[in-house]
Amino acid sequence: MNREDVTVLGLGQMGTALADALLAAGHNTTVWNRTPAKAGPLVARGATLAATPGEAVSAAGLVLVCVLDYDAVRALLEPVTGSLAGRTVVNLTSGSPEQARETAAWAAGHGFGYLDGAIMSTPPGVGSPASMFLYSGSPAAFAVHRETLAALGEPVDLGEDPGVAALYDVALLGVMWATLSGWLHATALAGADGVAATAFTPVAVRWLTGAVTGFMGAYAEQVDAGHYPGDDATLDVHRAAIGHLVHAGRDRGIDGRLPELSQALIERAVVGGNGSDSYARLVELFRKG
Ligand code: FVH
Repeated sequence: MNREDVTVLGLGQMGTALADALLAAGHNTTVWNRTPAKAGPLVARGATLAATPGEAVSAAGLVLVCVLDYDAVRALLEPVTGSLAGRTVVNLTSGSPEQARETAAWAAGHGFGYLDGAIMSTPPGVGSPASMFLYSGSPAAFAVHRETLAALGEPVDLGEDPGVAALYDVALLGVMWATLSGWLHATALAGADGVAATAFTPVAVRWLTGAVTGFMGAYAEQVDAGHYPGDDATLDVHRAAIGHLVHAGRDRGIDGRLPELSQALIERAVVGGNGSDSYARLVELFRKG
C-alpha cells in the first residue's frame, strides 16, 4: 500500500515520537530540527534529514510542525511560505484558540492548507490508537490526510473552526489539573493517617470511573438545559459534606485551599437561594467570573 510522504519540523520529545510513529507505519519521513544532532537516532531508523526548513517542506505534501510555541511556528514557516503553497501544514504545537485561528487565516492568505491539532498524550502514547489527537480546521485537509494522521493516534475531528482543537486542549488540561490536584490533596489527607497512596489510589480510580464520570454525563445535560434539579444530591448536602473534608484537613495540618475553593462556590450558590439544586448549578458561578 502506498503511504504518503510526510515532513516533521521540530524534533523535541514530541516531534521525535511523531516521526517515529510515521516511520513505524511505513511513511517516507523527512525531518528537520533547529539543533540537527537530535535527528541522529531517527535517521538511523530510516528518516531523511533536511538541511533547511525549505528543503524539508518541499519533500512532502503533508508537513507536521511540533515546536515550543506559536512564535516558533511562525518564525520557522514565515521564510518558507513560497514552498508551502498547495501543501498542508498540521500544527501540533500547543497554543491558544486565538493563536490557532490567526495562524489558519495567515496560512489561507499564503495558499496552503492548515489543520490545527492538539495531542492528548505524552510521547510514549504516540502511535497508539488509544491516544486522542484532536483536529480542527480545513475539512478537506482532514479528509485527505486522516489515514496518515491515524498513525499517530486516533484522529478526532472537531470541525471547521481552527480554534476549537486548542480550546478543547486547554479545557481538557484544566480537567486533568483539577483531577490530579484533587487526588494529590486526597492522598496527602489519607497519608496523614498512614494510608499509602498506592492503597488509596485504586479506590479513588474506581470512584472516578465508576461514579464521578456518570455524574458528569447527567450534569452535562443539565448545563446545556440551564436547569439543575437536585434529584441526586443537593447543594445543601454538598455543603455539609465538604465541611467534613475541610475540617479533616485542618485537623491534620493539610493545605486546605483546594477544598475551600469548592466550599466557597457551594456556599455562594446556597446563599443565593439555590441549595436545592444539583452541583451542576455551579457552572453559573464560573460563567459570572
Ligand atoms: N511533551 C508532551 O508530553 C506534550 C504533550 C502535549 C503537546 N505538547 C506540545 O508539543 C510541543 C513540543 O513539545 P516537546 O515536548 O516536544 O518540547 P521539547 O522537547 O522542549 O522540544 C521543543 C522543540 O521546539 C524547537 N524549538 C523551540 N524554539 C524554536 C524556534 N524558535 N525555532 C525552531 N525550533 C524551535 C526545539 O528545537 P531545539 O531546541 O531542539 O533546537 C525542539 O525541537 C509544545 O508545544 C508542547 O506544549 C507536548
